[in-house]
Amino acid sequence: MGMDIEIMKLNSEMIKYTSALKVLETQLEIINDTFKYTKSYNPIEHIKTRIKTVDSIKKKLKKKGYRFTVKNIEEHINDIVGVRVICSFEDDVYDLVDIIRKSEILTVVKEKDYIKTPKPTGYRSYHMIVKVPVPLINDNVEIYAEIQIRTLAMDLWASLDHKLNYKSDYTTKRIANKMYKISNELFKIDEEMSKTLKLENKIKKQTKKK
Ligand code: 0O2
Repeated sequence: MGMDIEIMKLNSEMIKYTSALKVLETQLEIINDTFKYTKSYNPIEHIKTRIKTVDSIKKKLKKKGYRFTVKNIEEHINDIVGVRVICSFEDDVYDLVDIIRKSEILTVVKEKDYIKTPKPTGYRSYHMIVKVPVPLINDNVEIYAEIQIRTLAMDLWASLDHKLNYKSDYTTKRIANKMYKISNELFKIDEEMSKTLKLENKIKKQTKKK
């Protein structure tokens, strides 16, 4: 019964989260339009958005040891609004992080660099928690959102990992190790790609000078 009331309360709060997602998406589109002109290619491959499901919110609260209440959601879950930005090269990820840090609209409150320090699973990504200002009709609120930024290769791994083993441990250590190795192989490819891009740009510059 108590949980039903909390679900009803959450439904009426949802407008804040769906609106926050709209504000965040627009900001990222503006950043993308600007970002395009600083590089010779479009550094953002694509952007995916999601609002966390009630089931997923319940699970996360339980894992953290909190009851399912709107108050606990507001205090302890900061990724109901989620955006994933897939970049072409590793440098693009860090350039984008810098642009977001300088935003006058979004305020960065937390950053986790799982590229420099991957998770023990092999997961690589750059995570930012940002505060998004949301102008509602009769109220101005601030909503937390998570931005995950990673390369195509990092996303390839994360997507397949998610499908192979949705949020549970792999059946055997051997499979977990294999996934970890695959992640490292993909990272080597990312590095090779970056080196190739730099070399290509360098040669292009030299031939232009002549
Ligand atoms: P979903 O399905 O994306 O909603 P916090 O309390 O915020 O510090 P949290 O939320 O665990 O701790 O933060 P973290 O570890 O920075 O980010 C969690 C998110 O990163 C997950 O969200 C996944 O999207 C992603 N992630 C982390 N580790 C892995 C991994 O090993 N494999 C894959 N595929 N994704 C991973 P959710 O909420 O768990 O899930």
